[in-house]
Amino acid sequence: MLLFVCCADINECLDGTDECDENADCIDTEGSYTCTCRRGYAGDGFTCIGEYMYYIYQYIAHTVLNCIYNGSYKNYSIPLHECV
Ligand SMILES: [Ca+2]
Repeated sequence: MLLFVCCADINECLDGTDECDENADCIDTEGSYTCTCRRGYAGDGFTCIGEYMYYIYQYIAHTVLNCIYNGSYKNYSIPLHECV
């Protein structure tokens, strides 16, 4: 049994293991980290796209596909298959 394993936090932002988008800021937290899209970008922090494209996707998702675009896509194609 590993009774004495304890909890030194890893700074994922510094050691490069974070999965933040290249257009996001990584913030180290105790036991984890957070990603926040930088100004001019929107998304969940793991995927950030230009705000303009983001809102276009949201608009299309809402009006054409009747769903909500959540921003978690890695490319710029309209994510029909995810957005149901
Ligand atoms: Ca951490």
